[in-house]
Amino acid sequence: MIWDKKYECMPRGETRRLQLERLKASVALSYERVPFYRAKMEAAGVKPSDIQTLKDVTRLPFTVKSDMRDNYPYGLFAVPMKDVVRIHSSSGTTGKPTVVGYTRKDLDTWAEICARFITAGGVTSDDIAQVAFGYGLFTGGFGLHYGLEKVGASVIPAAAGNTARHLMLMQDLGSTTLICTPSYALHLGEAVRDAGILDKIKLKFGLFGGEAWSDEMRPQIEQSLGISATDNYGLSEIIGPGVAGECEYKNGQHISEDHFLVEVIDPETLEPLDYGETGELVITALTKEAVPVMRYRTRDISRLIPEPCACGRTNMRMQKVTGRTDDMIIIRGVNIFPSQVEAALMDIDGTEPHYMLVLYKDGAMDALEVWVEVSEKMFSDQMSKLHTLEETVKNKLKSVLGVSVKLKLVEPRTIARSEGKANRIIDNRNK
Ligand code: DLL
Repeated sequence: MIWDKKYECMPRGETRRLQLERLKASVALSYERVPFYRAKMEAAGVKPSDIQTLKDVTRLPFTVKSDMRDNYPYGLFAVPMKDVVRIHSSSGTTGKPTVVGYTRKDLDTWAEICARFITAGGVTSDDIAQVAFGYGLFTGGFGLHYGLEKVGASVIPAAAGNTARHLMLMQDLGSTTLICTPSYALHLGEAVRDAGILDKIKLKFGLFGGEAWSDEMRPQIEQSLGISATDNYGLSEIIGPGVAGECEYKNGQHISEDHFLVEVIDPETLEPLDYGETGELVITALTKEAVPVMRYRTRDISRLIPEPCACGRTNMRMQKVTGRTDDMIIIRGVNIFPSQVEAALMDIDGTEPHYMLVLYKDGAMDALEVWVEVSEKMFSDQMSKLHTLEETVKNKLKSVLGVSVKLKLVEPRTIARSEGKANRIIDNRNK
């Protein structure tokens, strides 16, 4: 099913025309109402009237996370507080968070675009949806909640954490849809297996987002919970979840292009890249009222897929985000992303999909040790099998990463499970 045929299946030319019209309006709004944007545009020698084609977006200055922090809390707001009806903030781990606000219209837009990917993931008003995202400053809980209500699903706002209660609710209330991060879905899958209740739950769909997960992880989660799992993407600086989401073909996430103009740039040269080329996503919000955002550098790595999708939606897709430029690890000159390690580990028999990347110093050089959990069965087998497993994992990592890394096989259930966004890197380089 398609939630909003008018905007999701619009002829490309019309989408582009609508984007240009909205881009002009949004740039003018930022220039008039937000002194920070006006100053940045003046410094770059560009005026709102210079935006005559969609390509002209590249004349605009970038916005980065520190701009948001420097203008903490309300410096980038374009409306008076009486028009702001909700405030959220990003899940920043260092320094002040970034604060974002929403007008009533922004909230309507947000629920609409969430309804799109929720529908694309198979969920309808017949479904009972258990939300296991945090409800609070994080945009996950509220974003999905209102989108699900819009679709007409019966929403259970169970919130993050308390796995035993999630299992109980799932069984007793007959939840058909699970909403959380992919790493928590993995954990719930394990908990369902431990409790032996796969035949007692009625889950059909999983809508997962908020962090990167490899394509190789998908079947693991799907099988452990008996569901069809789709990926959805967003970030609080732009709106929250709803920027893009997968359809039933699970091959790229359809972008809500009537609300967002997405570019891909080379993160080093900052030059725009062509469709199909992999780089950093840069997003301009086209309709945001409370906090318009111009060319936000997301740090997320992906590429645009302009080819039409068999589902009938005409909105361009972006490839599953493989990681963030700031998560990149460089070992002896080779760039490594956690997602590559994840993909390499997924199909090896005898290991569990739980891993940790530990960075340390080897002399002056950065070095990496990968911890991988051994499955219970393998662990109880003879030592010789463990040695063979160790060799298999080491060779696989070397062939996928292009560099040898240290490996430590660890006992079952020793790597911390996540209830929200997983942290899979331990940085011991300064120890
Ligand atoms: O994580 C918004 C969200 C909530 C999206 C729930 C989807 C579902 P932030 O806390 O601001 O917002 O974090 C945004 O999370 O820049 C990405 O690095 C990462 N991220 C979000 N969704 C995905 C995804 C929410 N599907 C940051 N795949 C983004 C990969 C994702 N990374």
